[in-house]
Amino acid sequence: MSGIPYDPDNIFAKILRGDIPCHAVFEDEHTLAFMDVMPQAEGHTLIIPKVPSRNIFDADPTTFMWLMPTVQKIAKAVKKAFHADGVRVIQFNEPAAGQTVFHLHFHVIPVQDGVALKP
Ligand code: DGP
Repeated sequence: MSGIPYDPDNIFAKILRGDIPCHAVFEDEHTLAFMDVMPQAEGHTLIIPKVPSRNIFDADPTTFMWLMPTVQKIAKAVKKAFHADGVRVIQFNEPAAGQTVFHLHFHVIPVQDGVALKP
């Protein structure tokens, strides 16, 4: 546990409630995938669970059981759609590690020739 309570007013919680829009690319019962508004590369996609978790420290293990198949699905789709050589799957926990939105999420970023594709 991070010990820090989940903030239900974080941006991704608002996206899940439909309070703010997103460009969704995939949704199922437990997960949502949508385009990052500040992409590090063309095709930069975020995958989040629908249950409230701040990050890896407070997430229930079952959350990853639902989340990782969607991460894999999106990684394959992004690689194909953007003709990438590979993809980076990145995940940050707590501000010290670079987390800025406090709802658990994975980044999927396509890469070509070792460089993230320009947005
Ligand atoms: P992180 O540093 O791992 O917490 O990354 C958060 C990401 O969320 C960052 O790449 C930018 C993205 N982001 C922030 N606000 C919004 C938003 O309102 N909509 C979308 N789609 N992405 C957002």
